Amino acid sequence: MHFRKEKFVNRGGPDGGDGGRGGDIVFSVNPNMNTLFKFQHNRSYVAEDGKGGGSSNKTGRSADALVIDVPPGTIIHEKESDRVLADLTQLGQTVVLCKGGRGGRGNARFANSRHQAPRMAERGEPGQELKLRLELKLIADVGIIGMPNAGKSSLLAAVTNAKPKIADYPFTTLVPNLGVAVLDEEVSLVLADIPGLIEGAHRGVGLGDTFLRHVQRTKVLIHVLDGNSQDALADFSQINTELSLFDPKLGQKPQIVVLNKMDLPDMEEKYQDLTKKFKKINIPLMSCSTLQKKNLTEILWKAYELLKAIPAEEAGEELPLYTAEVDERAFSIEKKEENFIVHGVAIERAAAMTYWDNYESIRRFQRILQALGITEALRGQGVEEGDTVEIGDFELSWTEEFDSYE
Ligand SMILES: Nc1nc2c(ncn2[C@@H]2O[C@H](COP(=O)(O)OP(=O)(O)OP(=O)(O)O)[C@@H](O)[C@H]2O)c(=O)[nH]1
Ligand SMILES: [Mg+2]
Repeated sequence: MHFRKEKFVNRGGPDGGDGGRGGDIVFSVNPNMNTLFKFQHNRSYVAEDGKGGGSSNKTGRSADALVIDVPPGTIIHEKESDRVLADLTQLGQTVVLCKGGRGGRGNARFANSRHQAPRMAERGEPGQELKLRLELKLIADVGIIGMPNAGKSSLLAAVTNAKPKIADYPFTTLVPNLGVAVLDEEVSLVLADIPGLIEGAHRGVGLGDTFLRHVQRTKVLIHVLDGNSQDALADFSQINTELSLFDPKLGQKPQIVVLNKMDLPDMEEKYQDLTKKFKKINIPLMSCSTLQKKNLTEILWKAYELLKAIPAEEAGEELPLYTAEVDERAFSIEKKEENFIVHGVAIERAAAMTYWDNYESIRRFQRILQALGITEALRGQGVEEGDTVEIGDFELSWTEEFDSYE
């Protein structure tokens, strides 16, 4: 609230400017991220307030949006209802999840012909608040699956720019890794190394179902068999059982089955033998050595061939997005012991924007109560002088007194 001060002008007009907007909270896809780890440490995000308005009708500066980077494939759920609010799949995609509040209006804006010197202003509108659950389902054309130690990460490292950890023990890889394989000038594939698939994974054994969800968004699978295994066919069916138990659709994704570590001794014999066994279940078996980089391009081209054969609409998992449609003017009144509690978007916002130590502000709030029909409704429920009425964070004492004015 401010009034013009000029030389020789006794009482200038109102010239208090509006406050600036509060910052929005925006989620943005960052292609360099592939985990949600940072959210384990940082769980609360608050955008900045707008700056206050000034004299001479100066509007306060609006705050910049707070941008939160997430990896591609992040699904944002509202925590309580678990509704999907956003599905961030595209590079560069952004979504505004919380709108900053608009700045409160300065007293200049409340002036009219009847009321030329308003001694009131408005507080800023409260920003939106949300509790969210973030889920990551990586977006990759090709998922690399197989038993621990089969050579999944070695394959990813051999054909892409990715540098996953590789070691001779199961469960080396603790997060799914992504990489891009360039086949030729026109064709490249995004591959995801999906670790942790063992018996019971679908119900959370080992690294379990945290990674199975990533398979849902791949279109083709490369199933790596460990050349060191005693029974690669049994390994193969175990992994597929886990996939199907988690989601029957996963078991039906096209797979390329590859026997890895062909550089080891006696592998040719083993390969011939397994080829026959797989032929009985109608599965062609390919072979490779990631160590010697043998046969890897053939596998990638095969993956590309299968990928092309998938109709576009089948490929992606479509999520129904929820968008809120609330009637802001709607309200409800709850009676709690002696108190009346008023719920409603518009009225709670008006309460938060009122300066309670300012008479004119309070008058204005009362007019809003009246306009929304809340005054009548409260009277209908028997509200009396001195009763407590709760609106948002505020406890107000009911009075009919002001109505005799004006
Ligand atoms: N001889 C030979 N060893 C290989 C080959 N490919 C991978 N290995 C070895 O097998 C071991 C496991 O390889 P990784 O790529 O870490 O296997 P992984 O499937 O990613 O294993 P997890 O991440 O633990 O599930 C490592 O010691 C690799 O060096 C290969 O073609 N030949
Ligand atoms: Mg690995």
